[in-house]
Amino acid sequence: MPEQTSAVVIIGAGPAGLVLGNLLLAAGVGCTVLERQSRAHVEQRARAGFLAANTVRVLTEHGLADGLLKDGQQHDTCAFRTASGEFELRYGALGRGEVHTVYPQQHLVRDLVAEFLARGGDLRFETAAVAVTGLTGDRPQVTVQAADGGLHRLQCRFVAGCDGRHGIARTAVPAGAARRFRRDHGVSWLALLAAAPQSMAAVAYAVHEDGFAGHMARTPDITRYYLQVPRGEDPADWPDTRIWGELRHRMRADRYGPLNEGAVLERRIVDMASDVLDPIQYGRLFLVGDAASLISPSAAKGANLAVMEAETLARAMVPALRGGDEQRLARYSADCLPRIWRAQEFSHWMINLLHGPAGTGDEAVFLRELQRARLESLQTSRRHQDHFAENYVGI
Ligand code: RFL
Repeated sequence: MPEQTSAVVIIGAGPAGLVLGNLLLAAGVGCTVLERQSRAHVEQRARAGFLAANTVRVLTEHGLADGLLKDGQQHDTCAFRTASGEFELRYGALGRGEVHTVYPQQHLVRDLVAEFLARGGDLRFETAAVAVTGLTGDRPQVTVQAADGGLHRLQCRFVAGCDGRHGIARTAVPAGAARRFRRDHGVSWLALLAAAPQSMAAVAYAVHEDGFAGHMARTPDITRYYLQVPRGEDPADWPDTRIWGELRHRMRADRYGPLNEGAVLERRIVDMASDVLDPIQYGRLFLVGDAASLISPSAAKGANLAVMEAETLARAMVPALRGGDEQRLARYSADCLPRIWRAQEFSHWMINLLHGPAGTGDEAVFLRELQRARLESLQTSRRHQDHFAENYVGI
């Protein structure tokens, strides 16, 4: 099998892999990014949109934020609609006074790809990593399958597993070398993209006895909506008319104003789940982003964690590759996990804020009363609002 070398092999060209690759190149470290999908596919894959202030700071500091600073929209308010009314939180004026920048993930990926190639980077689309070996030795190897089906081997000093929730990198960590913490939150969302401008200036969370509904801006012409649905639901059972009827009902459009409706461009089921590996490194393999920890989209943290971890790893890899100083690399996992768990905690709290169980049994009513008390505290306590704001927009 033909063999090549690269200082760092990065598996995956999502936000994690592309930020890491750009930072390494800027520091003069050679790396190869492998991406099993085509360039068009990754540049059109709609997912996240809400970038935290810290994420924007990191991207700006490294010259990766031109697009989002030009076209991103600043958001500083979210609204909660419940049976007893609506309240808004201007989180930009609470907590640390930070705001979100709304910029679709696929646009960020497009910008990061362009920058990586402009910096002379080696980015191979339609090229999949199929095996990662030799991680406890000096020269790990990644077996690569190119678009034509041909196999070759890449030898390197370090491997960065940035291959997302279903990637192979984390499977290279032997059982017993890391603990895996999984939680299924038992809630599913139908995630929708609608060809329609946003219906209100704020993010809106509707807590409804028939299930949660959410509204989030993306671009001037596209809006993301979420509808809580039973586990195992088939998106094909949700034609546009049913979706808009249910969104109007749960967002209480008759009380708070109509929704801007348009064709539904994408509908997919997202099961709310958490999955954290500890540690997120093994030998010469380092996991970043969704490969390290999966987080439910309830608090919009996944892409933000990916960027922050990529920066931490780049800062650790550069001294290791330049002068052999591996101290920072040794504590990569310990440096990242507190932030991961804090995001998991907030995301878990958001799930409990937004979803109450159905039914009239004691347990269901008890949990719904807790949910109501949580919302009331958020509506009325300035201290609670400051804490919420700090965590909602912080990373
Ligand atoms: P990605 O983006 O999944 O990228 C991994 C890449 O690896 C490639 N790959 C391979 N390449 C080569 N060889 C292999 N063997 C490979 N296996 C996989 C894949 O093709 C892919 O290109 O992971 P990364 O970089 O860690 O980034 C994570 C984020 O994508 C994710 O956390 C967010 O999208 C989560 N998320 C949100 N995060 C936010 O911060 N704010 C949000 O508002 C937000 N909204 C969302 C979301 C995720 C959603 N879904 C679809 C789960 C909304 C939704 C609906």
